[in-house]
This record gives sequence, structure tokens and C-alpha cells, in this order.
Amino acid sequence: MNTVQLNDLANRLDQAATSRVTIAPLTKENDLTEAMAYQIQREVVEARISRGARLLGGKLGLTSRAKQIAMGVDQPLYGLVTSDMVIESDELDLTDLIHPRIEPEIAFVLDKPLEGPGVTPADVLAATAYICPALDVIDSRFDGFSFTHLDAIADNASSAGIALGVDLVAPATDLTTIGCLLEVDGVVVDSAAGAAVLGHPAASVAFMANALAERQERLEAGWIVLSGGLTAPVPMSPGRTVTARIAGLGSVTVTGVTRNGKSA
Ligand code: 0L1
Ligand code: MG
Repeated sequence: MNTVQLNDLANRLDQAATSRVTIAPLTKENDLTEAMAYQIQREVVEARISRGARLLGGKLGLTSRAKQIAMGVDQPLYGLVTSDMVIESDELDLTDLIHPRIEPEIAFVLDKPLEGPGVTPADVLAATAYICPALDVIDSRFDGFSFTHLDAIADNASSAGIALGVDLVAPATDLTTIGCLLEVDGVVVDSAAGAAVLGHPAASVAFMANALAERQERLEAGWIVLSGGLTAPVPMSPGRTVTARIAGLGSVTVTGVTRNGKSA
């Protein structure tokens, strides 16, 4: 597949996002390799950057065994986070989203670059200034939230929004046993330990650093990296309030609203 064809597929994904009209998975009619899917992802992100967004970091997806088994894969994937995805208040505007879901994660804020190959979880912890609780809003641009691993890579790991907790904590505690509660409207609906993410959330960040090395790229100092869903995502809708509460890290909460400010 040539550059023009990859660009066309990226445009289709970008238009699906901006028009809120889903499309069929790209792999239905196109033979994609992983390298092609990441190239499409890069062009989708470049489209956001051309509209004024800044590249802020990365995120990991398909990090739990349960999600990998459901997708028939044994690898996670990564996406890129841009400034237009950051939810600045405790309100998540759903107006421009299609069928959003939300999941609790641990975010890493790096103060040193991480360049693979060979990056280990210990390297990640040494390069991390802070960790904080995060909510990852995902919104597939594919019909019915249904796709293959390669489609999800091209669709920038279904990225749509991120909310970060305000308490920034040095990564001193054991992140494998750290507990996470997912609350919907004040009720705990799911829970997990940090090990739910590839055995250790820092292993997830290491995966991205090593995968980027295949493109001669790296995680940069100052980047925020969301390490992957600790629990399954829950659907997000107007009026619904979702909180990620992580032991020792505090919490982050968002409530779904529509642009006129009304919650339903
Ligand atoms: O953040 C995520 O885990 C999303 C990964 C991409 C696939 C999906 O939307 O579940
Ligand atoms: Mg996620």
C-alpha cells in the first residue's frame, strides 16, 4: 500500500471522528501490516496537530489479558495523546463523541526520555517524575465499536480524552499491588490491582518505549503516558459521573455533559 492510500485511510478515520459518522474497519477491505497501521495513526494525529493540538504523550491499550484474549492478540498497542484530548474541568463534553467509554488508568509523567530497545520497567520508574490517577476516554471511529488489533492501532487506540488527578506522587509504592476502584455515580462498579496492566504498569510504558524504537522514536521528557485500563471500560453518557480512585494516588472524577452545559 502506497503513501497516498495510507493517507486516504487516515483521512477517512479523521473524518469519522470529526463528523461522528462511524466507518467499517479498515482491515475489511485493506491488507494492513502493523507498520502501516502505525503510519495511519501518525497521520491521524498529524491532522489534529494541523488544527492546533500539541503532542503531549502516549497511551497504552489492550494491556490486560482479558482484553487481549477478547481481541485474539497477545500484544498491547499504543496511541498518542494530544492537548485537545485533555479534559480541563471535571466535565466531559460528550457533544463531539460517538459512543464513548471510560476506564481508570495510572498515568506516568516522565522527566527523562526513554529510548528503546531494551527499556525495562525499572528504567521507566527511574525516568518518572510523578504518577497520578487518570481516566481514559475511548471512542472508536468504527461501526459498533468493533475492529481488529490493526484497526485499533490505526484509530489511535480509540483515543478521545484524558482526565488527570491533581495529586502527583513519586512512584515509590509497589505498583503491582496498588488498588483501583472504578465508581459510577458514587457506586463501586469494578476494582483491580496494578498488576492487571501487563503484570506491572511500568512494563506497559516500557512496551511503548521499545515499540517506538522501531520507528527511531522515543518517549520524551515531559510526556504523559497512560499505562492502560485497570478495569474494563464503562459507557459514558450525559449526567453520568465516573471516578477512578487509586490507593495512595487520590482520585479523578468526570461527569458527562453536552455542550450547552446541561447534563442530560
Ligand atoms: O485504551 C484502550 O485500551 C483502547 C485500546 C483500543 C481498543 C479499544 O478501544 O478497546
Ligand atoms: Mg485506555
